[in-house]
Amino acid sequence: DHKFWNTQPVPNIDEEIVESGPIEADIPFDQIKKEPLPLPKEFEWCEINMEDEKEVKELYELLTMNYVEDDEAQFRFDYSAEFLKWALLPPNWRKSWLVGIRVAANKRLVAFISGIPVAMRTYEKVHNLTEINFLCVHKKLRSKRLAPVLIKEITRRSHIEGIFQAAYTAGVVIPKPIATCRYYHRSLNPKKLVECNFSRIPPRSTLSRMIKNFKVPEKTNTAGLREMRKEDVPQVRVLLNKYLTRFDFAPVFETDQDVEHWILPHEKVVWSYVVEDPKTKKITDMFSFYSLPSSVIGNPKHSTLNAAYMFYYAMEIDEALEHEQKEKFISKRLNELVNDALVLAKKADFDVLNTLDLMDNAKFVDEQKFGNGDGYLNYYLYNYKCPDVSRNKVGLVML
Ligand code: NHW
Ligand code: EN5
Repeated sequence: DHKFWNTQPVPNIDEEIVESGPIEADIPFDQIKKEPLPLPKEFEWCEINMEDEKEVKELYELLTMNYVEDDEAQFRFDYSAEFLKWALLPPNWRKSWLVGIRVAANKRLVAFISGIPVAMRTYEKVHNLTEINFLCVHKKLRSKRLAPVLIKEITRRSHIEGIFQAAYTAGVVIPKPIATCRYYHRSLNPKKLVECNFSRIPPRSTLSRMIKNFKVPEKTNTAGLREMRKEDVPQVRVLLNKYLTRFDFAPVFETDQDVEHWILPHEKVVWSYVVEDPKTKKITDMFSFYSLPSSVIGNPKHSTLNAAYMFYYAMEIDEALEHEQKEKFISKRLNELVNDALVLAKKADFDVLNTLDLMDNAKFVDEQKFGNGDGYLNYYLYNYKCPDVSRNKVGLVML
């Protein structure tokens, strides 16, 4: 039983939902508390200024030592400082939504939660939501019910800004997922992955057979493929928004600034490519991946696993095609694009390319030799109920 979540505007875990809408009404501004929630007296609230390198470093260190691990505590996400700035300072970011808790006596940062604004379409309806991420409580302060305090405080701060719904993802199951996706992994450096215990040599295989099996071509194969540039932004925005209409739960890139921020290549953080038709100069496809290393916990030989994660992609689809032809076309084209992504990720020295089985990803995982991971990712909405979304109808990729 969920002592905290049972008090929140979320559906029960076993509730079947047939209609969409808010669970509770918006709260009038004068009824929203203007003061932060009380904290145990040894702690104090703070806002993390991500434009100040010193504070970025404090957040980086909190997360590097205390953020998400796999079920056997072999790996822990190690988002880079540069990545965190990118993730937390998108267009229209709010200072008041980068919330920390410090120890009053020595000002040490011991907990954090973030919100960023996002336009999300859920089935037919587009909403401005708060996207919550990077909830973290220092390992020494676990199980003291600090997480509910952080969640209630960011909820209050979202209400102050006039936003009464939120989207978030988590490995854990709480009331109530709108979708559940599975992680997939494509080995690029099988030797290192085996040495890190990230993957193992199957009983009837050998390392050299694995190395051969996971080898990728030297060069990309798609004609007209190149890195995305700033002048591509308007076309990419139209192409990506159009592709995302295939899904039931997807972001809407409302401005060129959104695409510039989220999709344009960003050194050491995001890699993005477009396919330009040599004749018409029109952009027909795009794909991207981001860098999220993991610390390898207690391994004598390796300290970091360099993982790339599939991010957004899109392709032009001939609307005149019949449904089945259309799906076949997407499958074929997507396999070409992801095969090139493997080549580029390998070139950039990534050990593995990770993905989830959302969007059209089920169409390429087998052919591109991705294998099942042991992790799942649940998608949630706060204060909004809607029918379950199947994994291949999820169009939101969260960092
Ligand atoms: S998911 C990653 C979350 N972070 C980690 O896993 C890092 C490592 N773990 C920790 O730091 C991505 C701690 O274990 C945390 C919990 C802080 C996770 N989501 O303080 P207590 C996100 O950032 C519930 C939601 O004693 P703790 C998304 C748990 O079910 N709830 O635990 C974040 C229990 O409630 P219950 C979670 O271990 C979305 C209560 O917390 C949760 O010391 C947040 C226990 O608290 C999780 N990942 O700290 C929601 N993990 O009812 C946003 C545990 O079951 C909602 N819990 O008794 C929307 C807000 C905005 C609304 C705007 C309108
Ligand atoms: C919020 N944005 O469990 C995110 N990762 O499968 C927060 N497993 O890396 C929520 N356990 O399967 C994140 N190797 C929830 C995920 C938390 C991290 C997590 C999983 C995802 C993972 C690896 C390592 C397992 C180590 C032991 C895994 C097998 C790979 C193999 C490669 C070759 C082909 C077959 C599969």
